[in-house]
Amino acid sequence: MKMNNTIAKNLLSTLVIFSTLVINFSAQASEKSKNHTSKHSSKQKINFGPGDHYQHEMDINISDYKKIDDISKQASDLPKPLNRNRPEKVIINLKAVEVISKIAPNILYHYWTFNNTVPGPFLRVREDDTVELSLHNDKSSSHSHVIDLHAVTGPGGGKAVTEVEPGDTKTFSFKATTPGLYVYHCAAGNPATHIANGMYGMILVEPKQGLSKVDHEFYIMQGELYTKGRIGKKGFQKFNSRKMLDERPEYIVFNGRTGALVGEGQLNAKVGEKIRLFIGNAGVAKISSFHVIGEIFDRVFPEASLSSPLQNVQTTLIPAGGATVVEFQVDYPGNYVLVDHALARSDRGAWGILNVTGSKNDSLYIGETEKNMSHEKDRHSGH
Ligand SMILES: [Cu+2]
Repeated sequence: MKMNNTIAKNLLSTLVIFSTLVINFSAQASEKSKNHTSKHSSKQKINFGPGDHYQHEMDINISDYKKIDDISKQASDLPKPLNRNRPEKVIINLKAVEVISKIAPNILYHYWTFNNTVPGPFLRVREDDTVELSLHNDKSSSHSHVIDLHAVTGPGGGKAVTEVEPGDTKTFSFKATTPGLYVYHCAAGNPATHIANGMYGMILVEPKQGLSKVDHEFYIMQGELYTKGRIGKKGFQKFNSRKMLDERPEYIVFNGRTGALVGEGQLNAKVGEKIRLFIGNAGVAKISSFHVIGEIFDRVFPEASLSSPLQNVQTTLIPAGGATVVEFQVDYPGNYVLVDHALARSDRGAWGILNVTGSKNDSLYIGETEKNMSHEKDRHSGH
């Protein structure tokens, strides 16, 4: 009995300490939220990260933002190889813009972007280049934004010197010392929120000797969307911070939205051509198990380290905030499906098509497709 009393007393004092902590944290949180606009109705719950620890909820008027018909970055929209043998000063201008666009037909979302697309522009520089990067934040933005490039050595990868309020511009310089394919992203406020809403892209620092020659290069990034409504729910969908904290995305997509790399957005090549995919994973939670159905990667540069590739790989991991480079030759015509091989994620949007045209090679692959078989049937039945 005496023992129980002691336990009860200890428990009580722990509770008192804990509630004091809660009050202190809440006070800090509401202090911080003053930096944001009145558009927020943030519930001041607690988390323990170094960034803003508000649970981001925001009531927005969608008519305040620019409408973008297609948020997705085309996979073929990236600069050509640099082809130069000495370092230069490279000027890059990026713009943080918040827009309204579609996750899927009739499903609208308040995307935060670099240059109006998800992912943002593919940046391409050479080892030892000096990069002067300016970040402008559109005056219609509801938040300040920054840029953190994983190719940068220095505080915050640029974040520490690029925080821009709506309407402002900031410029910083860095030396691209180390070749590789790197993710860049916004890291303002609560960084995970800015990434989940679409503020990410990639920068390639080409090695001095360049990369091997291929016929096509493509730019793909996996990302997650945490909407209030469940998958498929129509109408405007608010961001849901609770689902992000729980790592339960409603959508997992390639290049910003469902279906971005299908139909008009599909990747195209011809039999015999060599393909290079630059693939990044914005996360913010899931590791991607990247695979192309019906292909074997001839070379994989694991985690986008460009020094020593693996050969003959089926599926490769892309960490959140990481990238990979895969190369393969296409040898047979048809559709090849790009997936995260955690395959239920394709139902959430994580798939695309590589369409290959050209002649068949019977020694490589032969069989009867359903189509062939129905032809056969037609023949036999005299049609
Ligand atoms: Cu941002």
